[in-house]
Amino acid sequence: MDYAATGQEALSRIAAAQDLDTLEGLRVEFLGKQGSISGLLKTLGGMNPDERQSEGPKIHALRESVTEALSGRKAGLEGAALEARLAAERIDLSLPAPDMPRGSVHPVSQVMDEMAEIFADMGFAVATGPEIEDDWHNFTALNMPESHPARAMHDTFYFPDKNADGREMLLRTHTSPVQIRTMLERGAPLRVIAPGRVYRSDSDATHTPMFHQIEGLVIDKGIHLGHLKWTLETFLKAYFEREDIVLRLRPSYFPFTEPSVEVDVGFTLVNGKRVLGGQEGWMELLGSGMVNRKVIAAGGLDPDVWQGFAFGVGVDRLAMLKYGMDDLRAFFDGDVRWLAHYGFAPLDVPTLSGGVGTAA
Ligand code: 2NL
Repeated sequence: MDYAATGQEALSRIAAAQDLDTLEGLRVEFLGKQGSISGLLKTLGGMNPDERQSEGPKIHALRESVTEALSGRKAGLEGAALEARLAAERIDLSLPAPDMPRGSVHPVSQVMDEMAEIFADMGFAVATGPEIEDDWHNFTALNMPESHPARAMHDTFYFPDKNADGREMLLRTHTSPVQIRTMLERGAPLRVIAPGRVYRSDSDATHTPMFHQIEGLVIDKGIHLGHLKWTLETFLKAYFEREDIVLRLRPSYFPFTEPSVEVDVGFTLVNGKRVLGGQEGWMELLGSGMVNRKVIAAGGLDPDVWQGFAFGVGVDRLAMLKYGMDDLRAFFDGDVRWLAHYGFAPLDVPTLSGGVGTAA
């Protein structure tokens, strides 16, 4: 019998196989247990010695050539696959490094993180709350009843519709309502700061309709003005990274504190520019005071048992003072050149131990 045609067909199909799976299929088809060439080998057992003498070598030669063709083709396909991978995964080390991420942390975010870090070291937790408030949490609870003149002073953005409880809705004018909510939810003693956006219908060179505020609130037994002054002094020294920060407290008025104190910080003139520290002159920095008894009661606490102090400070102004920006409006323009200049590296996490406010 002539096996040339069988061999030719097998060899050409092996040569045409384009991948390793197809090739393995062919190996099983020809040489597997049920394979066609294995079948031919089995016929040897049924032949007489003469037939076997003549057919045996031809069948073995057929198996040999198919086996060889399979392993040759296999090596070829594996080599091609490796070449393709090497070409695809090649790294050209002479190319410039990929771009660094371009985003940066806005100075306002950076300053709020720095402040949270400093106050955390003094045992303050961060509290947050809604920017859309009702007039009770924003005003009434803070000793500003309806018709109180201070309400008009706040230039409030009101919503046209009242909420389900019939309360007037507004954009919060300060973060104080967050502290009212915190008192009602967590009770006393309490040490929290409330950072966030606040809104007032006011717009000129030094006012934007949205700005950032951080308020602080401490409620405990036997709290007095000395605690307030120490806390603010410790905070400002850490924030401005100077030991020579001097505070001056002046009597003032806020409906939610009694007594109320305006806090000035001393500055020194260096080449005609104001630098915080020393006491050549004074600039107004923040407002504060002992929490009004009515406000403690509105927070669900007994003012004969619990006392507290509170303060409020503009974050945008603190950022300008520390990092030397002079135009508040640029904060909210979103100009990428300004952000590239004043922004902070995304992974520059502010810590006290590492020194706060290491500019990017
Ligand atoms: C400022 C100063 C201030 C407060 C905010 C406050 C909050 C509660 C109770 C009492 Cl819950 N007070 N906050 C106190 C004093 C001053 O802000 O210049 N605001 C425009």
